[in-house]
Amino acid sequence: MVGLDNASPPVLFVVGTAGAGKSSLVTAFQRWSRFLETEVIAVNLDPGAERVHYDAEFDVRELISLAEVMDEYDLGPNGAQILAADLVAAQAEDVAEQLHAISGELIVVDTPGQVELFAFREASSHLIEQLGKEQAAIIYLFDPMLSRSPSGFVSQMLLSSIVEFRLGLPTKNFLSKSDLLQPEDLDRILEWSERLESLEFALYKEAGGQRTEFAINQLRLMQNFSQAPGLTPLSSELEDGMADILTFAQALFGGMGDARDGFAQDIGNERQ
Ligand SMILES: Nc1nc2c(ncn2[C@@H]2O[C@H](COP(=O)(O)OP(=O)(O)O)[C@@H](O)[C@H]2O)c(=O)[nH]1
Ligand SMILES: [Mg+2]
Repeated sequence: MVGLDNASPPVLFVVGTAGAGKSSLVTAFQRWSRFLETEVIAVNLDPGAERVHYDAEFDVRELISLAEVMDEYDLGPNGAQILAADLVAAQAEDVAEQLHAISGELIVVDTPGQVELFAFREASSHLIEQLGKEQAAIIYLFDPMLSRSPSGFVSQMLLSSIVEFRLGLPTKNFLSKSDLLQPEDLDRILEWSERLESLEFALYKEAGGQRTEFAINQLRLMQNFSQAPGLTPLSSELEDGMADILTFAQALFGGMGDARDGFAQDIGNERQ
């Protein structure tokens, strides 16, 4: 069901550290959505992707190929990734125009392997501005193995909020690849995300007083500003948590199929 007006669909950027499961999530979410009335359009903004398993309506590799950048500028893969991101930035208007032309109800965007290539280079701010901030949000993926230690978990909370701050978009945190975690580890991580005191206690044991105080104070401050607190488990492997992504999008942008609920509408109203 395509919107009645010509407004372009809202955009969810999938962001996270290298290997967090971004590309897999775009694949799983698109596959899952085929059974709904919501049409999910996938876009690839990672010039370094070797292979993607989703149907990309737009693929940045059509504009810029990492192999060509390495060749042409005599760069290794890391330097080429950075230059490629800047080359995409130079074409942000073009990319935004192509995304604007896409019809559908929701666009999910796969972003470059390393989080800093999306969060800290000019390319993304540029692109987000072109697309319109009101139309975009971030799905931030926590790496499950890193999340098992209190300091790894806290570091990702901080990184996620830095990305949220930097890009200025509503952000929701998801625990990626939750199928890889032992049930007791999963429970503990979710408990940390719900009760700051339990995280503080665990972190104190691991990192001592000074580091804990620093981190917990930061987190407390951040929580006051977070629009979508908490951490939701996901598994692309098992297609778990896909509905939670859709609910988050509906809460922000409304519409999209029939699953809209009261909570979604409340949040939507707050943003107006
Ligand atoms: N068990 C499991 N493995 C996953 C899941 N999602 C991704 N992976 C694996 O994690 C690795 C990195 O995933 P990828 O999507 O390429 O990460 P990206 O760098 O963030 O795009 C791949 O080997 C995936 O098969 C998941 O939900 N469960
Ligand atoms: Mg990827």
